[in-house]
Order: sequence, then structure tokens, then C-alpha cells
Amino acid sequence: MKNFPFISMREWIDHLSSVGLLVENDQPVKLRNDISALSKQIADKGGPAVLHTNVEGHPGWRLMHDGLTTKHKQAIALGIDEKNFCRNLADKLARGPRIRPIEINNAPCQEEVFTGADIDLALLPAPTTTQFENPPYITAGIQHLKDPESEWVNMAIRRFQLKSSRSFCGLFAPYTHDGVIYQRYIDQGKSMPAAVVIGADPVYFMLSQLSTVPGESEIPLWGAITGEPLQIVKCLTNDLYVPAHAEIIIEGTIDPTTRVFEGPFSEFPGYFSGCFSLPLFNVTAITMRSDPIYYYLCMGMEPGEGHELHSMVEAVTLSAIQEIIPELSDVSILSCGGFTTAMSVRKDRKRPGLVRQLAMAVKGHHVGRLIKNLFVCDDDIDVHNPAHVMWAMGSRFQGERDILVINDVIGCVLDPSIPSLGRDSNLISCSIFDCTEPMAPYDEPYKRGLALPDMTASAKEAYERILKK
Ligand SMILES: Cc1cc2nc3c(=O)[nH]c(=O)nc-3n(C[C@H](O)[C@H](O)[C@H](O)COP(=O)(O)O)c2cc1C
Ligand SMILES: [Mn+2]
Repeated sequence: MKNFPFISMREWIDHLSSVGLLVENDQPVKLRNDISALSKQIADKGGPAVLHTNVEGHPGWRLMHDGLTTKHKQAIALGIDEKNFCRNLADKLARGPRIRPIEINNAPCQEEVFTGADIDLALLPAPTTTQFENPPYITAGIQHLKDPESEWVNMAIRRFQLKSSRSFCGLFAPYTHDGVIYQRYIDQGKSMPAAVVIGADPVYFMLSQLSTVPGESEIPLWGAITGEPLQIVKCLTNDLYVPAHAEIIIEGTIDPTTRVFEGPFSEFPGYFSGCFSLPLFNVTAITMRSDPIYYYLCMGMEPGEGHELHSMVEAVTLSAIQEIIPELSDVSILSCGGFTTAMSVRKDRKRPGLVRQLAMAVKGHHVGRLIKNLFVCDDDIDVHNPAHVMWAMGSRFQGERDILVINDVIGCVLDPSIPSLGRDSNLISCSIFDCTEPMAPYDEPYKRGLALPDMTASAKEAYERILKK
């Protein structure tokens, strides 16, 4: 059986099943409550991927979730070593070959075609996440848009609330790439072609969380990670291209002026949003496999699968900021999709002013926009381990000396700690906690170094014998 890359979700499912990381559930499940509650428990406990084969009201459908909830499962999906995950992924993204996708005929994602009066979004088994969600959302739909002025194609997951049998609405704020592209169609007074992909292969899924620079498409990075060209196919009712081996494609147009009310959604900071007024997606075709598998992603209060996908953001932040601050060693999102983030810098390259320079580089770059609380540690700290970060704060940090606050920087409209309307909406203060050791000449205790037992050869042998059993 194939280990990597998986060109489709079903190839990936077969692999997960063969290594004991996927559980098939043939007992009935309801779309309202059952699936989200189960997914939340799986994220809390680091459990397996689940494939439901008996979804209420949707005979013949299968529904998958939690394929990417742990670092272990992501390492399998991306074909990278789990140790130093962030650095390995950053390295692949920065140095892997950019390979152009190839177009194929008879794409599996177009085995079934629904157009005109046959379009009915109710055929999709879209679970609700919370009790207030009505109608439900598509949470794992990857939107594709093309810039009207260049070859730039952006793709990213947006949540979509179903509005009718042939329409839904999506949130893409002006600072997102989809927002930038949509504004160009608004300026030209033109309707925007769009496509939403559900159930892609796992590398494609993860790429949907990558924030490249505006103008750079995410899709060629599929090749950087897999070493192979992605197979694509043209949509039937517009000129967008989608992954040929995906499960479901929704094609449509978004007109420049129509807005509809949306909400409340269980947002990534763990609170409900209020109500947004959002562009409407009018469906022109649904294409799918003849035996499609739907994918559901759980958002809301962390942990959840949607949050775990942020390891892509960690990697892209590491490579982008390293170009400005080469001493940056690692990046870890600790909570709220990046609101609280920890970074480490190379202890052997410490220089005066480094932490402040890093903080300003992070907040000056688009990849650092969401960061509100930044913990900076030395690289003897594993920033992916919150206990280590807290230890660095406890042992190396002095509030008077080590807090830097940058006021009135752009934040996120979904941050529940700032007003969402009126003056100061969307503005945050960013706090930087310098948890690095002071530089020499330093106080006496630091000279003795860390109080750690020595892992001698015989100690290692005892450890292997006693604890690794
Ligand atoms: C489950 C889930 C739902 C998401 N929903 C939205 C959304 O509704 N709007 C949005 O702007 N970003 C959403 N995101 C985050 C974007 O997919 C992510 O920030 C992406 O990298 C943005 O791409 P861009 O830089 O090309 O704009 C969601 C992410 C996940 C995992
Ligand atoms: Mn983008």
C-alpha cells in the first residue's frame, strides 16, 4: 500500500486504516450534534480519524473527520518526520521544487454532475457544530478564486453557511487573499467565478491553511511537499481548476453586490460570532464521485481539528520571519489560532535588541497579524511544550524589564476581547514576553547553566530498559 503521497482522500483513508489510525463507524449518527460532539472528544483525547458509513438521512454517503487532529497524523499526511515537525515543514515549503500541476481527463471528481434544476445542496451531509447553528455550515470547503488581473489563484478554507438549495455565504475579510481578489471584481462591477472543494487529499487540505504573499498561488506547493505534480481538472461551468481526485466540487459565482446575514458560527477563538453580512455564492454545478466521502472539520473552542491545522501557519511563519531574523529557531501556536504564540531564538546567536527586533518583524509581516501575545524563549526551550514555555517565563522573565507592548496594531475582528463595532474595533495591543536569559554579564546562577541530570550512556540504557517498554 502507498505510504506517500496520497493523491486522494480515499487513498489516505486506506493508509490510515492499515496503520490503525482510522476507526470505521457503521452505527447510525445524526448530523445535528452527534458528529461535532464526537469530534471534539477525539481532539481532547488525541484519538483516531473516523469514517462514518451510516449517516442519518444520507444513505450511501460516507463522512470523515479527524484525519489531521494530531501531529502524528499530520506527519503521515505530509510525509515528514514528526520530530522537529515545524522546521521540517518550513524547510520543505521554502526549498521544495515548485511543480506545475497537470490536467487530466475523466477526473473522478466529475463522475456525477448536477446542474440547473438538479442542484440541491441538501444532498450534502453537512453536520452542525453547535446548538445555535441553523442552517448548518460547510466547514471543510476549500474556496478557489482567480485574480481577474493575473494568473494568481488563491485557495483557502472558508466556512460557508447554507442559505438555500443552491446558495450559501462565506466570510472572507478584506485582508484575506480572497478578500483582496473579491475587491478587484467589485471594482470592475463583475461577478466572480468560484469553486469550493470538499474532500481533497491531505496535503491539499493542509495547503489551504498556508498564507503565502498576495499574488502567489498555494497550489504549486503541493509539488514542493510531495515531489510530484498535482493532477487537476477544469470546472464544468467556469475556468477554475480543481484537484481531479477530490470527492466533491461546488462551482458557482459570487456577485459583487449581494449580501446576506450569516451567523452565529463557533469561531476559532472559542466564542460565537454575532451576525455578519456576507457575499452570496450562487451554485452553478455540483460535481462529485459516484460514491462520495464528505469531510467535516470541527471549529469552536480548542482543541479541535480546525485548530490543529495551524501547524501549517507555524511553518510558514518560521520561514517568512527567518528571512528577516535568521536567529529565529522555532514557532509554536499555543492558543486561539495564533493569538498566543511562542517563538525561540538561537541562544548561541543572541545579540542586544534581538527580541525587540523579532517582535517588530513579526508584527510588521502579514504572517504575524493574528499574534497578540508573543512569548520569546531561547532555543533550549521546546516551544511546542507549553510547560517549557511557562518554565522559561517563571525562571527567566521579569515584568518590569521584559514586557514590551505595541499598542493599536491590526488584530482580528473575531477576537472576543476587543469591540467588534465602532472605535478601536479590530485594533489590539500586542504584548511581547521576553523569556530569554539575559545576556552576559549575567547573574551568578545563570553561569552554572541549567540544572538538568546528565543523560550518560548508562542512564540512557536504564531509561530504554525501564520506561520505553
Ligand atoms: C475549519 C476552518 C474554517 C475557516 N474559516 C474561515 C473563514 O470563514 N474565513 C476566513 O477568512 N478564514 C477561515 N479559515 C482560515 C483560513 O483558511 C486560513 O487563514 C487561510 O490560510 C487564509 O488564506 P489566505 O492567506 O489565502 O487568505 C478557516 C480555517 C479552518 C481550518
Ligand atoms: Mn493565499
